[in-house]
Amino acid sequence: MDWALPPNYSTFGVVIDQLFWIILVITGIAFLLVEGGILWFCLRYRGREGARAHYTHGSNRLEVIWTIVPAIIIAILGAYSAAVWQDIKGASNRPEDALEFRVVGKQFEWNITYPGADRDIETEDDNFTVRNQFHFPVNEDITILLESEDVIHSFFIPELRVKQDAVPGMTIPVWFDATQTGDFEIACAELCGLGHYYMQASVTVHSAADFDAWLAGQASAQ
Ligand SMILES: [Cu+2]
Repeated sequence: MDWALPPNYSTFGVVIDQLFWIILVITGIAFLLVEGGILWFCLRYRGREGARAHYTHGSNRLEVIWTIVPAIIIAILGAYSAAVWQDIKGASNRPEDALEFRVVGKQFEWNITYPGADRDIETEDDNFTVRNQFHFPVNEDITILLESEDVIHSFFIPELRVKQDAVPGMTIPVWFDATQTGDFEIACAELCGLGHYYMQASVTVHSAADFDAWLAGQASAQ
């Protein structure tokens, strides 16, 4: 449904989108019932010539029902989304041999440090740092170590269904796995100052061979 959500190019995007639609449909039905009820009562019991108002306490049974039913629905949604959250954000489920990058937000840009041959960051062979350009290969687990130099920013790639705050003083690991090559965008999703609106970086998802070629080209140009 491209008119409603950006296309999903993430391995875990399907389940996130499912949750989104389930919650939207349930809250949509509740919205229509409540607003429709208000409208109906407004019309049905509007002031009329000669009509007498009468006092009513309401219905205990109805109140119990409309408290318990939403409570059950919310508990089920909570349990379901907690499991999804654990899959995506849980430390124990993070892929171990992922290709690692460091992404540092600052007012108002993203700096991306690329790994060397050992695929890990914070080692001696770290390659180089590039401003506002994030390149990585398709169909491979990617981990970024997310940091901020100044204020809270938010790392957001809508097509990969990834959104995580970058918090000063913290290094937050985030992983994802893109299922398609293409050009996307990191948009800062946290109002972080006057230049927030132009805090964006290009994202290029390459085939494995293209990524190796790009990396080699960049490394030799540094
Ligand atoms: Cu920002």
